[in-house]
Amino acid sequence: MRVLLVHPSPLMYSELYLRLEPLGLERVAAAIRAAGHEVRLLDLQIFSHADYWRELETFAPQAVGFSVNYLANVPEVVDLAKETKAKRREAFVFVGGHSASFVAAEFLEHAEGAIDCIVRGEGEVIAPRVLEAIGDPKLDTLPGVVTPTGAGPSPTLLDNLDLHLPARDLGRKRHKYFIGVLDPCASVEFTRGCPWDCSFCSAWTFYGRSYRKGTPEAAGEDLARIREPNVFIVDDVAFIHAEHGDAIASEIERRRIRKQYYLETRCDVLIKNQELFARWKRLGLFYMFLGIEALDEDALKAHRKRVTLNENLRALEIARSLGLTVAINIIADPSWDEARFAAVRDWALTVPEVVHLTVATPYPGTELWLTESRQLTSRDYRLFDVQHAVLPTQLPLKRFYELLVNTQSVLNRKHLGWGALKLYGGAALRAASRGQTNYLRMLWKFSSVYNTERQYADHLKPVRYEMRPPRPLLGSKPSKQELYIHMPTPVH
Ligand code: B12
Ligand code: SF4
Repeated sequence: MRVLLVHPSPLMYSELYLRLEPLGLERVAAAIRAAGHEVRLLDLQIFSHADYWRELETFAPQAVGFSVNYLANVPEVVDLAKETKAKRREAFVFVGGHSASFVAAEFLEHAEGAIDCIVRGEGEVIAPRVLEAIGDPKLDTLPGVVTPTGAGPSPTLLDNLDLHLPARDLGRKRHKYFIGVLDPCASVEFTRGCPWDCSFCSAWTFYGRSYRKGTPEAAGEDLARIREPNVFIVDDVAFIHAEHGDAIASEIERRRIRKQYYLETRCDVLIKNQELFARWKRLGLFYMFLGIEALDEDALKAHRKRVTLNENLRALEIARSLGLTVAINIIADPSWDEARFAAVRDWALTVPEVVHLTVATPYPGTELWLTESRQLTSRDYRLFDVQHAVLPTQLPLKRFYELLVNTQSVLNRKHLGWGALKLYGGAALRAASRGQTNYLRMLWKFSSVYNTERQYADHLKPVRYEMRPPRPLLGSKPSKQELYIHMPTPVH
């Protein structure tokens, strides 16, 4: 069967700071290809809708699969599915991915028959079975599958992460993938899931709070296949278990692989595994993202981060002493006033790290979605991208965006524009001499992507697809069925 797999367009964040390969879709592609199908992959972060329609005509796929990891992409994919069915009625349309899993039933409703099924949870095992079951009324009895007529049992976890290494060869224009000065950049996955349970995050609810590791040999094998000199490690929290990180490091040394790496981790993990991170620094670790989230203990508790402010500050010192480029994130609450923005800006200007602000957003899949007591001001999927405020702002909305954008812009002076060239000009020019200009081009783009008018105007757009409101909990605790995609398995 001819199968076309599609990743939707970029959101604000990826219009500017980075653009990365759709790793999940590449893994699903590998599994589908191993089952004997002819697979193509189109990434709309790089290609246009016109390219998609052309591909639909020339490749004439019998099945089209969309990946929806981001809620903000739901309307785009609903519209693409509707038009796909209008143009090729015989094509089977299916959708998978992180966010699609949490809003499966309403997604199907919006599509009004244009989507044949949503595949909840991990796609590697189930996607080939879905293709096999096209036309069979038993399709909706498969684990994780939801159709307009029914839903199968909860999805099952892949028990061996080493299987289905990403089909990177299906990517086109791979030179477009980058993160900051790591240009071009590929992605890898060493582990999957997260054992913590922060209230604003859906990584743990998706994977049933499980944490699985691929073998160091498979990690080495996958890295050895990568042509790009830079690698983004997509793990939610990198190197939770030091021995696993050490074993991968040994494998890299044994294979004499030399790359530069970006990873994301927690402050307490960095503190606990300092030696390991120092070893990775020697291996090429260049850029690290630390989820700081808040500058006061109360907010850290509300996010259920399970770290203290002191630990966060200590981790920053450790990262500095290792000589790493560090980015951190602070969650801006819609209740912030002028003084709060000023305090965060003043603090951020005293630290050398790259500081990003995201807006506190309760989205389906997070515990916050079920427990937040404030009323949503919008249920437009497109605004659920942690760059827009969907809860009532204490300041007038426009003023909130003004402060958000201005604060971010002041903080960005360190690492965008001329400030960045001072730091990374050499590397940027070397990349440009090889034809890689993603980084150079992003340096002066900030105000065309992030600006008060644009963000405010996004609220005024007519809403065609509205998210279902959360069910009021009325004091009860969310049930497992409400919280999780993959059900947690009891620990023996
Ligand atoms: C790496 C990553 C990124 C990368 C981009 C990766 C990419 N090109 O897609 C970067 C850093 C750019 C990024 C940015 C953002 N991210 Co992000 N990201 C992740 C992260 C940590 C891992 C994703 C990953 O690669 N996993 C590994 C692969 C193998 O898994 P996967 O993609 O989920 O795919 C599997 C299944 O979902 C399924 N599947 C996927 N697609 C399909 C398709 C079909 C047809 C089928 C059958 C199955 C299927 O099968 C796959 C294999 O099992 C997730 C957290 C997480 N654990 O999922 C957050 C996450 C997806 N990101 C999130 C957010 C909020 C963002 C931003 C909006 C944040 C921001 N600061 O602005 C931006 C927006 C980016 C954009 N689209 O433009 C949220 C999503 C929230 C939501 N519900 O919308 C998540 C869940 C993190 C969180 N803490 O809650 N992100
Ligand atoms: S924010 Fe990080 S540590 Fe917290 S649950 Fe999500 S992935 Fe885990």
